[in-house]
Amino acid sequence: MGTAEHDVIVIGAGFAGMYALHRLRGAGFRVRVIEAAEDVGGTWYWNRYPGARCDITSVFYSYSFDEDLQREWTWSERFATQAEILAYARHVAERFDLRRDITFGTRVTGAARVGEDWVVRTDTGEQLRARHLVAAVGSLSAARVPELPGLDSFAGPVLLTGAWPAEPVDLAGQRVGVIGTGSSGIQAIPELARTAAHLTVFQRTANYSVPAHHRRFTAAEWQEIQEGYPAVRAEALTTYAGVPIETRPAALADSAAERAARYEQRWQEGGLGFFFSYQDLILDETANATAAEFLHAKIAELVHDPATAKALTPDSHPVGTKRPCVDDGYFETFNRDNVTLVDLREHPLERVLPHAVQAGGQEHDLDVLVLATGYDALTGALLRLDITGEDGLPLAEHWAAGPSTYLGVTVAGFPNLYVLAGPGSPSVLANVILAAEQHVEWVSDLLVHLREHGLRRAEAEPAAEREWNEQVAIAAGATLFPLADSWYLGANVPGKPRVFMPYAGGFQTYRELCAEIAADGYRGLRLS
Ligand code: N01
Repeated sequence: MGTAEHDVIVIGAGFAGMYALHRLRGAGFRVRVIEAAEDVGGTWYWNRYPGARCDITSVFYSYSFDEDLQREWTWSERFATQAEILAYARHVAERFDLRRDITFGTRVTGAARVGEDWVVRTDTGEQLRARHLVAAVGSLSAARVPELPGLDSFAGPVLLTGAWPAEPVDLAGQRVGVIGTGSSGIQAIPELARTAAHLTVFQRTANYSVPAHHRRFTAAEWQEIQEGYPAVRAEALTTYAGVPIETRPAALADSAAERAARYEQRWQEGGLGFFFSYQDLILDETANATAAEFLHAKIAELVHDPATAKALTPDSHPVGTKRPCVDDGYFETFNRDNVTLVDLREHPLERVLPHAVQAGGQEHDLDVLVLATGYDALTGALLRLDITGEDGLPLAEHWAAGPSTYLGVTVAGFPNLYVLAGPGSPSVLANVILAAEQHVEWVSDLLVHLREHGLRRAEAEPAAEREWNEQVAIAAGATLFPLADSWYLGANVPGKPRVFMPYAGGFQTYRELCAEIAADGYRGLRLS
């Protein structure tokens, strides 16, 4: 078992980890990145399921830190495919010569505070030692397989959207079942329906989704984008979610006709912009109900069979309180002869059999089962690292009642540990690439500050952490988010504490606060 000396160990080579390596190495630190996958890309390495794309516009969902990188890369479509985003990640790895400092195919199995260092163990038996530890493990990376009775007995392939096989899967002529109708399921279902002999969709909760209206950028459009890039990037930093989008303050300030026109326009434009039609959609139930009414009518229009339309119409949560979805003909897919919807609320899932899924007493024959069942979000991947802080305190114990952080980045009792774009930060409520960039830069500046002042250690003060947790709760409490049983609250994982995990106060507010705290000598951190 060897030991190695590094200034910083970064766990994960997705977009956050890659930039952490580039930035910290550029600042003169010796950095080693440990990555479980065989390549860079994180989420976009694993999520190869049919139809996988990002539902944030490619032009925004990409690094902003390097003008040349931005200029030389051309996005072909408005919503980039998984393959294109992965190609971009690989391009970045080449361009900045990242791979030489990344250990691939190696999973971190433990990290413990030993003396003044972090000692990291891996599944290859290696032990690495570093002064600082950066967890860039992603918020939606611990894919969750639900405990379905009989799942092990299923005779055919069981495919997870969040860990889709690298080899192409031929589903032609197969009877395919999909469990789960979140973003992944809603993206995969239209694609699967086009190739499978029959597709059975098992839906527990109907979800809100708007069309993507996929299209390629024209040459003229791309030129315009390139010319406007600097301004658009600057604007993105001033927004709630890190995506420039025009929004109006209050739905009810418009007349019913104006609202209908606005919703229709946003529907026709496609993408998540619909949910930013009015700022108060996520703040006010009456405002929210106007968007719900519009979306319900759209489902009734798109889905021919009224009973199927009704089952597909969300009625359990306000619009946007579960992560809204963006689709490519999702609702229309249920008009196909080869697609069946099973409403699990009416017909509960009873068991998986070798060649079927039984729900409500009926067996649905299947050759392949796809699980689009989501993630142990925000905390799952972090806790799986088995991190032990000072005095042997396990992170799982410190977080037994839910994640507890200062600014989402640091944790009391875990000096020199930095979490990127995780719980307690805007994270999944923002354009996560920009959110990761902001964290990387903040952490990198902090490490430079420590070095310049001859300091070795940064740790959240417990009082500052408590206050920040309160701020996170207050920000969530001002919204409608807590009304849904969502993964934002851990509601999808049995036994997980019900705590709204991301910071809902907005990316701009958060950025400004982080900058102000840094300028104030990292108030709330004990530096020594
Ligand atoms: O996961 P989800 P996801 N029996 O948790 C159901 C991002 N993302 O992978 O709602 C039956 O949203 C579950 O039902 P319910 C995006 O942020 C982005 O789809 O818990 N059903 C739900 O329908 C997204 O929000 C993109 O009642 C079960 C589904 O499985 C996040 O990742 C693409 C079940 C899980 O939905 C997660 O999305 C993909 C059970 N035992 C993902 N357990 C884009 O950028 C779970 N379900 C486009």
